[in-house]
Amino acid sequence: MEKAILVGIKLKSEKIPLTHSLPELRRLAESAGAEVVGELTQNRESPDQTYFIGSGKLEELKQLSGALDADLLIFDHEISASQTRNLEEELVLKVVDRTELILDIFAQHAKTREGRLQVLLAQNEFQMTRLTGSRLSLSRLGGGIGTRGPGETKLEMDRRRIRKKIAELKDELNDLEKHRRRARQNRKSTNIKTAALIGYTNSGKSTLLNWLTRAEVYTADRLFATLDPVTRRLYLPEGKVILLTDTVGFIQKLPHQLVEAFHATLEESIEADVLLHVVDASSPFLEEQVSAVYEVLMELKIVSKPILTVFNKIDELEDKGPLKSLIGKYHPAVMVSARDKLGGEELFKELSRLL
Ligand SMILES: Nc1nc2c(ncn2[C@@H]2O[C@H](COP(=O)(O)OP(=O)(O)OP(=O)(O)O)[C@@H](O)[C@H]2O)c(=O)[nH]1
Ligand SMILES: [Mg+2]
Repeated sequence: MEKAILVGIKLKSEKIPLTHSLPELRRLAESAGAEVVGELTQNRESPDQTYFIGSGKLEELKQLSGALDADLLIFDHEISASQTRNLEEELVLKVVDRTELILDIFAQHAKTREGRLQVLLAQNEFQMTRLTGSRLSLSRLGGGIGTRGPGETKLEMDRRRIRKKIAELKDELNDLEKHRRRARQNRKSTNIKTAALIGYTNSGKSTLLNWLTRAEVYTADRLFATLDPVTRRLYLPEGKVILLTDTVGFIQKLPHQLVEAFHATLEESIEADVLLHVVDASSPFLEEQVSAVYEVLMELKIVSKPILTVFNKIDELEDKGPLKSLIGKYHPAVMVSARDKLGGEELFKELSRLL
């Protein structure tokens, strides 16, 4: 197991506190299969050009990683290609950022062909931004001696190779998307209504699908357990049948390469008649997670769809008082425990009403 040190830098301009983003980074690291052996935090005005962190912190990091025998540094921030390279050279360690970490989890969890292609696409798009990064630092030197020759040529070659790969992946994905679209049209022509489960990762979407439809999809206490969409029939109490889709979860600072690459998958939600927004009511960061979900919905341009907010994991709450006031704010909203199968009646009632 790789031993990782987390590095959290809070820049002055940022809203999200380290007390939220760092524990989440830890969960991400663990979901990727790493063991977190240390943490280092700093408040900064703005990032350092060369290392992102300052020279004092760099020294501290060098000692810490030696003492803890770490293999990997994980930055909570997106850091540039040249900063990554400089840090790796200085610390003799692999350095990744939050985006790369999330891409790695996706790569590990993608099961279907479409899922794997989408991840590959996102990884190649990411790679491409990295190449542009090193190009920029070269051109900043003003061209001339040291910027021509094999280095530059190799860069051009790499760029061409990746661009070709991206085009191939997009072609393949397009074919699969056509298939998906046809399946969706068939469903539409039968007049069966559809609902999609959306929400922050680990909020309990798959557990809810299993409860409501007796599906047996994989659920786990890890981030991004689900990547590939699954659709099941849901029988409403009055005998009506609808289709319910479970899909990939969202997270704060979701890499936009992923949103783009997973467009076909996310289209299942975009095209649904109703969204069930599953919220982990036991999370101390409930409101932050809700806003992160709304940000992604905005990016996907699907905010105008009817949304039923489903506050899940109420079995974890000792006091439901604070939640009751949120129910008013997010109306229509219901409270359930997918694990203990509580709150189903109210959920079905609100869902039928929205449909
Ligand atoms: N206490 C409690 N735990 C729950 C409840 N629902 C789900 N969980 C747990 O929360 C964890 C995540 O559940 P999942 O259903 O995998 O969550 P998800 O939203 O599908 O997560 P991703 O697919 O990873 O985005 C699992 O460990 C579940 O057992 C609930 O009502 N109460
Ligand atoms: Mg899931």
